[in-house]
Amino acid sequence: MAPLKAVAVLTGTEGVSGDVFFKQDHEDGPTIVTGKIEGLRPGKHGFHVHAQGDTTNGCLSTGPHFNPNNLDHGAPEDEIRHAGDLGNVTAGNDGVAEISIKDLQIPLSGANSIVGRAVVVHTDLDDLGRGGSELSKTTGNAGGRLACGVIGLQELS
Ligand SMILES: [Cu+2]
Ligand SMILES: [Zn+2]
Repeated sequence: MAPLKAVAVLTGTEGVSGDVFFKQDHEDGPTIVTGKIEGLRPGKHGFHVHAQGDTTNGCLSTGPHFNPNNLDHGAPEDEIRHAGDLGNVTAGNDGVAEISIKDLQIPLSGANSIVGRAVVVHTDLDDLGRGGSELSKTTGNAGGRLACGVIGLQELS
């Protein structure tokens, strides 16, 4: 597999925006996620790949967390997790979250490719499946969807 790059341009209704970049160098190797989200309330915000690349009804139409293996919601480092569970991003006092993630479950090609799906950033903290409620095992109780963007392939440079 040649290296692959992708990008998602996040937009929302509450002044939250961002650019999220993905790069995968080798088949079965990790995908590196970088970028920046602005306009956030300081603190942690759930950050996921959702199943559909559909924003016709805003971020709501991006569907649930990308979950090709039909597992419960969890933390990125958990064995039991949705593939799309990337945990939280943390915004500083300036409202900016810098993203630096390396993950093995979000490839840019193959059966479980995330290309054409969506990135979503949430109003609240993702409890990573440890909240003890029903929602914790599906959404991490991360609350509303502040901004989202469809993941599309980029030209390699
Ligand atoms: Cu989400
Ligand atoms: Zn999840």
